[in-house]
Parts: sequence; C-alpha cells; structure tokens
Amino acid sequence: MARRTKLYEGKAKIIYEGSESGTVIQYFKDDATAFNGEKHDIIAGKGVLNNRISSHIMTKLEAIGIPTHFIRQLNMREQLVSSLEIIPIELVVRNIAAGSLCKRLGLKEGEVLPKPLIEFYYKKDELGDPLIGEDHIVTFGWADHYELEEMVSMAWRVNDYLNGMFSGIGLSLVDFKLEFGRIWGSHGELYVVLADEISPDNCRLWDSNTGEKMDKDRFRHNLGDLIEGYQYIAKKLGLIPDDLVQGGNLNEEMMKNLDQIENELAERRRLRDLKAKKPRSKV
Ligand code: AIR
Ligand code: ASP
Repeated sequence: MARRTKLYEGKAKIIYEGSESGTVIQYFKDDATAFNGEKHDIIAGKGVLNNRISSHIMTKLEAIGIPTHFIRQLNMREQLVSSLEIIPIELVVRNIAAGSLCKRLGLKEGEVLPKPLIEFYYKKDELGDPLIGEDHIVTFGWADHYELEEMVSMAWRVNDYLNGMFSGIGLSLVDFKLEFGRIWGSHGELYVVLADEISPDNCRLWDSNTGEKMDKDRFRHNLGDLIEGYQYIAKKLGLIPDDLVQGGNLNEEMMKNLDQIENELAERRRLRDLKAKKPRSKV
C-alpha cells in the first residue's frame, strides 16, 4: 500500500488523507473501547463488520435524502468520505431506556420512553463527554441555531427510518449516537452532514423476541461474543449470506470476495458528486 498521511487517530478509526481533494479515508480498526477508553481490547473482524454495516446504512440514508459524508466503500476496512469540520456534539436518540439514561434517572432498563428523546453530549474525552443542553451548544458556539435545528430534524428522520429498517428484521433500536460535520460548497455555502459511522458500536440493538443484546454492550458488560452479535446484525441486514457464517465466525479471507461485490455496488450507488465542494479544513 502506498504511504499516505495519517490525519487523525481515534479509538476505533483512523483518518487518512483522501485520493481526491475534499475527501478523506476512514479506516475501521479492530479496537474496542468502553467507559472513555478505560476498557480496551482488540476484537478481530470488528472493523470489517462496522465498515460494511455503516456503509450500508449511510447509503440507505443518502437514498432518502439525508446528506452524509459517505462517498463509497473502498475495501474491507476503508471508506472514502467527505472531508469536513466535525461539530463537537454527540447527539443521542433514545427510544427505550438503557445505559446512562437509566443510571442518571433511575429508570428501569427496557422501559419504552413516552416519546423518543434527544440528548446532547459535548464531545470532549478529557471531560468524559458530559451531557449538555441546547443552550450550552449555542452559548459556547459549538453550533448555531440553524445547525442545531438541522441536526435535530435529521436525527428524527434517521430515527424513523432506522426504527422501521431494524424492526423489519426483528431488532429493536433502543438508542444510537450521531455525529455531524460542516462542509463548504463552491459558493461558500455551508452544509451540515451526517458524519462518523452508524454501527453496533454506537447503536443499541436488541433481538425483538428474546431481548438479547447484539451491540457493543456485549463488550462493555462482558455479555458474550461481540463478533457473533455484529455478524447477526449484518446477516439480518442481508450483508452476509447465511451459508458463510454457519458454524463460526466469518474470517477475513471470506470477507474479501464479499468485499468485491460490495465495492462494485457502492460504486454504482454513488449518489453525489462532491468534487465541487471545497471544505474549509480537514477533519
Ligand atoms: N454512544 C455514546 N457515546 C459513545 C457511543 N457509542 C452510544 C451508545 C448508545 C448511545 O450512544 O452506543 O447506543 C447511548 O449511550 P449511553 O452510554 O449514554 O447510554
Ligand atoms: N467508545 C467510547 C469509549 O471508549 C464510549 C463507549 O462506546 O462506551 O469510551
């Protein structure tokens, strides 16, 4: 592989300089972390599955008109995405009580919320990503009113779409986290787009019948094999043929064939031409 410039390394992903201007490459690592990096492990195959699941979901969201940074999947572990300025907010949508919401408010896990809830967290590892209100976001200039409104309206649409998509395959979407970024167009106009990834690393997904947890909580709370859960989700989404995963975990060799098919599909599905966009800064 040609040498390329690493722009940023996070807990689960690396960002490299992209091949075209206005793009970067998002590389999915096998690292799993929880509790602000306190718990860490390498889980073989996690990056490949998250890359595939996230590519699929981002493509679906683009198709219903939600602007995302996703351009196309490049290979097993990488995707080409638009270069953007990340907005330092984590937006969490919750449908069912779980995780930090239960701890904070003493709710019983599994309680369906009276209505879906949106929360904001300030993206700052040193502070452990604290819960904040809308007023903090505007007061400290992390996003303005217009951006906030756009993020919230996109989050509701994503929730509606993903709820339908997952319930159709027997999974309950308990909650998920979104991140957004800014891209500047050729006339200096600003776009707010969905960024990062949507995968079982940042969604809670429970089997609708049994309640079994299929997401990263398996790792956070030592509930079982993480890859089995992620593979179950990928299989339900139709991303892995049934016969390939019977009797064990899918290995990287098997994934390569699937990858070629997926790359071709991604190429055809490419929905937007981002060449005209001139981002002000890299991630
Ligand atoms: N999340 C929040 N920070 C990082 C991540 N991945 C996601 C979790 C969960 C939702 O946001 O994966 O789906 C809510 O997390 P919590 O811990 O606030 O209950
Ligand atoms: N990935 C984050 C961390 O390492 C949060 C989480 O997913 O629990 O702390």
